[in-house]
Amino acid sequence: MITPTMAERLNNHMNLELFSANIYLSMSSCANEMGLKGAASWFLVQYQEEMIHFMKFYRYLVDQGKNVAFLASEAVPNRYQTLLELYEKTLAHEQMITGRLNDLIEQAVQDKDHASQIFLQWFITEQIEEENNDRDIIAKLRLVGDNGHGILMIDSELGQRLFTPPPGGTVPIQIM
Ligand code: OFO
Repeated sequence: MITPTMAERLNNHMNLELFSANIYLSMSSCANEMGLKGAASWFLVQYQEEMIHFMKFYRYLVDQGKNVAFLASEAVPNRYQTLLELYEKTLAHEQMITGRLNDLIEQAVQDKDHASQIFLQWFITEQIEEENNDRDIIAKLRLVGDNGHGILMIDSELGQRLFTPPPGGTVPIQIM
């Protein structure tokens, strides 16, 4: 049992995770256009991870007996000048998500909603890793600056990232 306020806020966040997925899919195409295939692949993995996050919220709301609502969203940005800008915008976006998740946890504490607190813990921990990865990549990109060889080496490293489906399958979608 979750409060109507909590249900609405979780629903809003579910939409935000879907928006995040679309941002990273757009960034993947932008990196590809820049000729950076490794980064394009990295952002495609990030897109898949966000779809998992989106489905976790969807599943949680459905399991709480809620009918989810898909909300109108703003246009997804698709113009970036450099690889560094892509990752600076990624970090800024993830920091915004972390703030929203902290607000959600506070709502759950206020409601004495232990189930939602437990559900949100996974995301809070995940954000530490996401922000840390982005900071590492930004630090490397700042080190190499405009050096094309350095950027290509980082791009090749980014291409090593693989999508790891969550245990038990990609997305828990079956009802019965
Ligand atoms: Fe990038 O994070 Fe979702 O939650």
